[in-house]
Amino acid sequence: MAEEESLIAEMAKGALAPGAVSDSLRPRIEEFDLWRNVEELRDEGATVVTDAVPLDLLDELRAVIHEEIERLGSHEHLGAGAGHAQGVAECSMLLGNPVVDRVVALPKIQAMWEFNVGMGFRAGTMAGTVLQQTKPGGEYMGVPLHADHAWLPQPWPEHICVSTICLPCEGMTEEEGATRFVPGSHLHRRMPSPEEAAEGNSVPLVVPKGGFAMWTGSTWHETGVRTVPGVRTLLHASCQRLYTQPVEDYTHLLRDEAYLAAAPEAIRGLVGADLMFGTYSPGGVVPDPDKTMKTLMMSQQ
Ligand SMILES: O=C(O)CCC(=O)C(=O)O
Ligand SMILES: [Fe+2]
Repeated sequence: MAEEESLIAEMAKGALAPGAVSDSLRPRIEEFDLWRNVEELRDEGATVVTDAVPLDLLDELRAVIHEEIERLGSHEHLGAGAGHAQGVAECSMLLGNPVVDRVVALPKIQAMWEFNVGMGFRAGTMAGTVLQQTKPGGEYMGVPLHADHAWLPQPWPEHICVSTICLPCEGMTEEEGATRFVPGSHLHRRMPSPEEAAEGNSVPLVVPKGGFAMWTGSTWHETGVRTVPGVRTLLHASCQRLYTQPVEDYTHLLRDEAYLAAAPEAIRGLVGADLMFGTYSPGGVVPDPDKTMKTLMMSQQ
């Protein structure tokens, strides 16, 4: 009993307010110079982080996305309704690919995810897309104005539960189809109405090569229109607060001991290797009390 009381007291002490930076995260926000990004995410609902990904790794990522789409043949089934977006070639469930793993384990990305969706966050969706140029008069390609908290009941919680990054392999300007967002829209904590979606208040998230755009699950955003030749190759990576149900199921990676032993440390976190979920057995026995304790403490941070 005394033990349970002290655990409850510890959790009460650890409880972090929405948008606050924990003591354990603060040194990394300092080290990677991310205070401006933290403030933009909190105040505007989106931000662009620069100098996060080595350029040669971006070239490898670009090749992975194009090869995977080619292998799946998904570029031949555009607009069939199965993909991420109308008219956009997509590949999904990319965690486990060594190049993607190296990208999502990068320290600036990890620190910003921890700020946005808390300690113990897990991989939600890891997808690649290729957006083509829209010719004059052509149909809209991509996802119209929406928010990524879509499957959570509204009003959405103040603690953000889904955090998406869009990482363009060549950077993205407005003309190249940069993702657009509505500043301050995350404060509504609900989907936009059709009237609000028609208002056209979005601004582009211009990303230099090596950077990424990030927004909160409540932020209204949409695919931009590419008006110039070439394609926009993008990694869309969403992470989720630890108690929410991840969209993509990575249990196969969690059970693959050889994979986990060789993967970057951050990948263990993304598949929930340190969380209590799935560790209970019939009869109320918790095989791993350490994981339970760790999960409870992380859930507050
Ligand atoms: O295609 C884009 O620019 C945005 C896609 C999107 O809505 C997302 O990844 O959550
Ligand atoms: Fe989205």
